[in-house]
Amino acid sequence: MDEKIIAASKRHPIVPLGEGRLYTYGTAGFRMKADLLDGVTFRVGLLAALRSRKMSSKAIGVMITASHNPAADNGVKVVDPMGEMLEQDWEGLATKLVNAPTDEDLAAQYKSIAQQLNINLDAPGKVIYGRDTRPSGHGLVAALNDALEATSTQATDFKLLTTPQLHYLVRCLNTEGTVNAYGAVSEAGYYEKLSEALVRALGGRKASGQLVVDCANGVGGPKLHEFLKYVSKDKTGLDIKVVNDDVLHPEALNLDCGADFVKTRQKPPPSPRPTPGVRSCSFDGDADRLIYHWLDPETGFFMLDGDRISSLAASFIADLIRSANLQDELRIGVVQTAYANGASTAYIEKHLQLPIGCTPTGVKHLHHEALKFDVGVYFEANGHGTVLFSPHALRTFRDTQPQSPAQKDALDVLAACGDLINQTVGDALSDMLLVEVILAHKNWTLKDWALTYSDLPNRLVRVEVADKDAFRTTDAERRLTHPVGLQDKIDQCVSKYTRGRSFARASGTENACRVYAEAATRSEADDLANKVAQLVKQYGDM
Ligand code: NG1
Ligand code: ZN
Repeated sequence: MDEKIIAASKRHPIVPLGEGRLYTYGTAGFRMKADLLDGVTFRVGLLAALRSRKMSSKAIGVMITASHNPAADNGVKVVDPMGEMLEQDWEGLATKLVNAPTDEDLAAQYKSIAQQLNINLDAPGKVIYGRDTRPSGHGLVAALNDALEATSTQATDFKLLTTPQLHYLVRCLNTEGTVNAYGAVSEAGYYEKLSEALVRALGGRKASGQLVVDCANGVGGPKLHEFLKYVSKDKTGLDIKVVNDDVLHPEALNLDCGADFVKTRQKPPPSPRPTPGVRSCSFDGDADRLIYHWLDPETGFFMLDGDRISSLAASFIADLIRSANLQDELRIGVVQTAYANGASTAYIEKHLQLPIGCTPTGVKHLHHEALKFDVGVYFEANGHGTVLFSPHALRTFRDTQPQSPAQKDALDVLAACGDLINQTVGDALSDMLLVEVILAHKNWTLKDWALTYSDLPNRLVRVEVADKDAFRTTDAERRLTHPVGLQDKIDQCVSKYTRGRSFARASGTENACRVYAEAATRSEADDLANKVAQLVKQYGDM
């Protein structure tokens, strides 16, 4: 075993990052310029081989993607048996394994982790993997496969997939043949499950008007085309026009299009030219983020981000739960991060009267918190999120005897939503179908949806600092404990603005700090963001 790992590792050397710098498994796994990733991916293969054996030989997933990042980047992350993100304790092991200085150290680390965690290396191991459309994905898959071969781990290549499809497949594989079977273990199974749930969730209603879907020139494009083969336009009313679906020119990926572009630039993708009044939405490069938007003929561009999808879903499901007379039986809650617009938080708390949790950035934190509810709605403002239904909730939808046609309809739609909404991770395609279902039920345009509340103007600023690790936070990243004294200065600054709120934190994915600010007016929000950014810069360079 040792020799095999060492020999294979020599073909996938790790590129040293330079003095004192380490590769770290962050919120998005390992993510960087693709040319640094060959050795990293090989080593992640070793980690997945260990993880599968630790988890009683269940299948582990590995996804090769850099999501919304530029085409030249790539990334690798590990999916746990129920389709969740890798358990947090293992992130440290991943970091350790990837940074082993030599091939021999690597093989020794592999064995020592197995020993420490009582992992039987002779037990069977199983890993499945997929990749987005980045050309560098081919080579990285080969590196991954070499690690699986060197550790005699059974490997299945699902080739091109969206990130949520891989999460779906992992869960299906590990629940196959049990009472919790999640679906057929194939891409077709995924489309069948969603298209069938879509019809049930619509309950005879139909989507109206065209929906233009910007696929960021990523893997979402071909996958959405594929999905549409499973959907009857007559039955659902779904009239989708797929745009920015060019996967033949790799450099086009996420370039001037996609969910991240729309969210951060607060404008529609310039191409194809947006038609005023047409309902549109954007996926990111691996189709796990979703942002709705349209160009209003009178008022201009408007965007409905993760906070909006979250409040829409929560309000819809809470209404259904009331119609099903289950409000005393099932607890529904919403989970956000500090980046959620203050107006959305107020709307959910005061208008919808639902409990809200706030967690640090990164969907794994939100996911974990959402599991505390029977129905847990979680979204990051950037459009990544989903709705989790507890086994108790799903059973209740199925087993409650309806006392009226209205109650039956509500129960059927709730059960259908449980199948429609990806239970493993945020999924742009599945979330989009949910939004379409809700708009059809409410007979709403995007404008009707937008009128539910008004967002507070906000600004996100990236600040380069000498050492981002000097910025340490508490209270779900809403307050800084370090550098000492900075939080007081921020508080003083914020107090001068109407409905002002601002916070700063070190990015988990980039070598920089981020400052968020919101206030009653555009100019106040910009001004506050700039002032706090200056403070961050000043303390960061001290
Ligand atoms: P960082 O770089 O830690 O702010 C960013 C996003 C997160 C999350 C991760 C993973 C913002 C402000 N931050 O994290 O929401 O999506 O990337 O992709 O959008
Ligand atoms: Zn993504």
